[in-house]
Amino acid sequence: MRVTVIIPALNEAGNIRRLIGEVPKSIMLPVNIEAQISVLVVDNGSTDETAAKAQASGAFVVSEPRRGYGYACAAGVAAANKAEVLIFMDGDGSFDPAEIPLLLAPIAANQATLVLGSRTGQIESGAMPPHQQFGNRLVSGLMRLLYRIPVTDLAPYRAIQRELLLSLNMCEMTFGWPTEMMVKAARHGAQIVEVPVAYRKRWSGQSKVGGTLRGTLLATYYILGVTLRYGFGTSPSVRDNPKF
Ligand SMILES: Nc1nc2c(ncn2[C@@H]2O[C@H](COP(=O)(O)OP(=O)(O)OP(=O)(O)O)[C@@H](O)[C@H]2O)c(=O)[nH]1
Ligand SMILES: [Mg+2]
Repeated sequence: MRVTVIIPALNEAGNIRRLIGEVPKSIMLPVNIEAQISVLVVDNGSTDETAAKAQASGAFVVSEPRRGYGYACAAGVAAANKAEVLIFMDGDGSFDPAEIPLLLAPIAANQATLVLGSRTGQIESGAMPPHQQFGNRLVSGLMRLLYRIPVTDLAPYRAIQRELLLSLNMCEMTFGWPTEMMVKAARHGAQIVEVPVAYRKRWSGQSKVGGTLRGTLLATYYILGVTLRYGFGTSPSVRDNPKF
């Protein structure tokens, strides 16, 4: 199984080297399938050494100057055209690459095409502020209700079959991207499985979402908007916001 770990990164120079170093190059999954893993860092207009450090650590690096988590992820999907399975992982060290096998096992066993890493494992104290916990609970509750999917978290750390992702015609190019993937996969009838993952505080550098008021408000607006809009069946067009 060819797997690419896509890391969208905006000014993560203090974390990227260590994080890439922790990603295993190949692993044996329980069903005797070998996963060969490569790392692709999408540099989202960083003003620090993120790209150079990622390259020096052996990752493939692409640049997406349009600012936005969704733009960065979408550029990664386009570039990872040899992969069968894509894993998305934040670039700040908050997710543990040692848990990659947990995300891949259900896909290898043909039990899932989208595996969501729910932050219900070992949570480092202070890693998830109360407002983020509340928002996650609220939106995943809405998703259970509107889409009938068994989810408990928005799960930025996740694995998906590339073919499924391409068929979803992703439109949200900022904070709404991960939510759009979940609700469209649900509508598509994809097999969605959740596994518990750990969550740590970012190793260093500045928060872009949960740790800032602006990031939190914007994320809430987009995430709730996507959950409700797709839930009530309105058809989307490409949504971006040049400021983010
Ligand atoms: N929000 C945002 N994140 C981006 C962008 N481009 C890349 N990223 C990456 O998306 C990941 C998540 O952002 P974080 O700043 O860690 O958000 P968070 O986890 O809510 O905040 P922390 O509590 O500081 O970890 C990181 O790897 C960022 O570097 C972008 O344009 N906007
Ligand atoms: Mg983070």
